[in-house]
This record gives sequence, C-alpha cells and structure tokens, in this order.
Amino acid sequence: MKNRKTYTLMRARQRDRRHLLRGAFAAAGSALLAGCDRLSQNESFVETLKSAQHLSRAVHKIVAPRPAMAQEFTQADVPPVFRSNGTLDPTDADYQALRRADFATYQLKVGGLVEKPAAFTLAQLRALPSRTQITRHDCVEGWSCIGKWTGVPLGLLLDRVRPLPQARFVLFRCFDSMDGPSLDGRDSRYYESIDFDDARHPQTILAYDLNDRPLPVSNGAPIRCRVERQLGYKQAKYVSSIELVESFGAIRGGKGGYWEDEGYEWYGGI
Ligand SMILES: Nc1nc2c(c(=O)[nH]1)N[C@H]1C(S)=C(S)[C@@H](COP(=O)(O)O)O[C@H]1N2
Ligand SMILES: [Mo]
Repeated sequence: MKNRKTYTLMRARQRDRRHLLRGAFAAAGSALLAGCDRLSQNESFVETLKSAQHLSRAVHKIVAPRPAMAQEFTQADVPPVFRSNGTLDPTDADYQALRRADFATYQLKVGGLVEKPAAFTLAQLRALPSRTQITRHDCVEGWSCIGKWTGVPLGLLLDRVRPLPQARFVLFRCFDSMDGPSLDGRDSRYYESIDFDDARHPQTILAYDLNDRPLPVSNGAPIRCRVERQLGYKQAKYVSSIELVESFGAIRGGKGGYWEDEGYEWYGGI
C-alpha cells in the first residue's frame, strides 16, 4: 500500500497529464474532426500519449474511477475511414480459411474458469442484444481516431458462461502471429487481457461492425474488443477465443499481453 504523500504527488502528476492532454486536443482543434492523422503531427500530443501509458492503475482509479464512461461523440465527428495499425491482414492459415468462408465457420470460444464453456457463431453474436458507441481510439504511437462501433457487451457473454469465483482476468487470444507464421512452433500470436472491472464496463463490447459496416479485415474482422477506457494496444483484433484465468503469470511472457511482454504497461488506462 502506498502512503498518502505518494498518492498526492501522483495525483498532481496525473492532473498535469490530463491538463496536457486537454491542451493537446485544444491545439489540434478542428484537425481532430477532419480525420485521424493530423494529431500525430502535434508533438505534445504524441508525448502525452506516450506518458499516459505509465500511469499506475491505482492512481488512475482514484482520479478517474472506472465505472466512469469514456467520452462518446456524434456521427458528425466520424471520419470516413478509420485508421488501422499493427496487423492489417493476418497470414495465418486458420484465419485465411475463415476469411475465404466469409467467416461463416467462425466460432468465438469462451472458456477457462467458467461453469458453462460456450462457442458463438457470428450469427449468434449478432442476434444478441448490442451496443453502439462512437468513441476515440488513442494509440501510444501518437495518433487518434474516432469510430462508431457496434457489438455485444462482453458482460452479457460472461453472464452466459458463468465465471467461477476464482476467475480474475479475461484473456483474448487472437489469430495473427506477430512474427509471421511460426517456423519453430513458437507462438507469437497477439493476445491481451483485462480485469473484470473493464470486462463488465458497459462500454466494453466485442465489436462486429465499424461505422455501420461489417468490421474490415484491417480493423480486426470478424470480432475485435473495444475497451474504451484503455489505450489502443488493449483493443484486441481478430479475437479467436476468450479464456477466463486466475492469473496470467504463466501464460507466454507472463505480462498479460503481446505488447506488455515487450515492455508496455498492462494497465493502459486513459
Ligand atoms: N490482434 C491484434 N490486435 C491489435 C493489434 C495487432 O497488431 N493485432 N494492434 C493493437 C494496436 S497497437 C492498435 S493501435 C489497435 C489498432 O486498431 P485498428 O487497426 O483498428 O486501428 O489494435 C490493437 N490490437
Ligand atoms: Mo497502438
């Protein structure tokens, strides 16, 4: 437990960052409305996004309690094209086969520490109650983009599979290998994890539509996670399965995500 003084200090720093962030957005002004790319030309904005990554989870919880909603925008704020980043077109054979079948054979498996493991086809996911939200995606590489996402609230799927009491994290496994298809059997597929506060947040959805159209391959078709209080790298694309776990210390690099294993913070709160 950190002492009071540390918290006060951290809180002051956090205020500075929030202030910086507001300043950066104000400076970017109408550029934000015009599209995705221009914010990346704003140096202080880029720096702010980089530093936001290092906020501790505890401090973030104090200054911005997580039940709080991420800002939502209007249709007028949505640029025609949502930028894409990271994997744009997975070369993995299992993904390519699904893609050739127009994802008709896709099944999202939800298992691990649950009472009732389940699998959902895209048609089944689309038939469930949905949520639509227009939000801003912030990548640590220094760009932002507003998009309109529609999908199934993750909390709803969790209710279906009934997490066991010891389940603490929701782990997303993705189709795309980051080092290309593996030659030596080493798994380099993208993965991510979030805790239950985020998993059950009303704006956390498994999105199948972007800007009123089926999710393009470059943005994570057929299913990608939107966890709106977090930075871009937490938004897992090409989700193949969801696993409830007690801890992620023994999984892959042990840090809870592909980029986390490379040194990014596990909690990418914004
Ligand atoms: N499976 C997978 N998910 C991913 C990535 C990736 O390379 N593979 N990149 C992450 C990063 S760093 C960002 S900024 C966003 C980019 O999402 P977009 O392509 O829809 O803009 O996806 C995140 N999720
Ligand atoms: Mo990112």
